[in-house]
Amino acid sequence: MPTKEFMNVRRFLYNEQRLSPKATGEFTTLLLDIILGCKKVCREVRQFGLSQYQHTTGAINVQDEEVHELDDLANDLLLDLLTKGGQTCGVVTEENKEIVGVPASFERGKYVVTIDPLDGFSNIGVNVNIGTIFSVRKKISEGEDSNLSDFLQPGRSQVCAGYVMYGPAMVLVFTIGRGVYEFTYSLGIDEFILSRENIRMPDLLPNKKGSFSANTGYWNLWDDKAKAVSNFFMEGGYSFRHIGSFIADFHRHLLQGGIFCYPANSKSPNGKLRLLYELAPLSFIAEQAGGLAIDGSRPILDLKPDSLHQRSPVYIGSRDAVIKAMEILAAPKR
Ligand code: AHM
Ligand code: MG
Repeated sequence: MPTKEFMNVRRFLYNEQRLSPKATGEFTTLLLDIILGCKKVCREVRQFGLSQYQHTTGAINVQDEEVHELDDLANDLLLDLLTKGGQTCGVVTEENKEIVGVPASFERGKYVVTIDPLDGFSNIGVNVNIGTIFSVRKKISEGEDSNLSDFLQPGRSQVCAGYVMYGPAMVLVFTIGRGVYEFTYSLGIDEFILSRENIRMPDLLPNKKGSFSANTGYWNLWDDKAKAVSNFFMEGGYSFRHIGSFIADFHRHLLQGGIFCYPANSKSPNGKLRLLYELAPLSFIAEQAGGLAIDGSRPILDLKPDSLHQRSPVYIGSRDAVIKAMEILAAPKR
């Protein structure tokens, strides 16, 4: 068994594969494809200031947002690997309105994948951490191709969820339902090496304080309950830390403890973040690390999506901090 320093992600996945006697290696191949795709995306992100992909494409995506060339490129790079690698039968991404199927001449596999190719993209112009979020489920429908039912399974059906963050270091964080692991990219040897194992999200209340993050610019659009949650943490001595990239804010809370909130507001009655490719994956990681994620009253992982791009409010982070938020939200109006 190699020491932690020499545990690259490939070796780690092969070891995990051996723990499941029925494993065929398809899942390992899929995850390695996702990682390869993220490395390709990272190469483009790292040279953004010099890149030819600096502009908007002129198109408007399903989110009603202008499509940027780099977002589009990241989406294409990942879709190419995921729909032609033989392990999936459909992919849902933040950028495509419908399920992206496997082209006719390619093999179909038993997994469906959701991705947010570049989460926090609006931060790229100021060189702040962004990243790719992914989530894997098993197909439940009949036939070779996937359909809506495969994607509209609750978050608890995920077999894997993770993200790659393009920050000062490129880090890969994922869970396959047996704890949360972080791998850091080593440029010299072109490998992701295990840097943290069995990550536990620190508990905070009552003595230890962590960080609180939310876009308080929406204050005037929040209801009184959302304001009360925010007041509790800000007045309670939590550090206010908001990056504005979900995965970057989440990563801080995963390692140091804290809570990220994106409540509903009067202009976005369901909040902003999407269940399938943002909230379910990070909620799976949070729970696997001992944390929690709720929509205000219910665990995000229990929600059954009605549509591919469904949004939900979210409170995610250290378990006790999220439970405190839930209590404040449930308290009768005074
Ligand atoms: P994106 O996937 O289009 O980048 O949108 C998601 C991002 C999150 O990373 C971040 O938490 C949130 O949008 C910020 O939104 P807002 O500017 O409304 O605070
Ligand atoms: Mg996103």
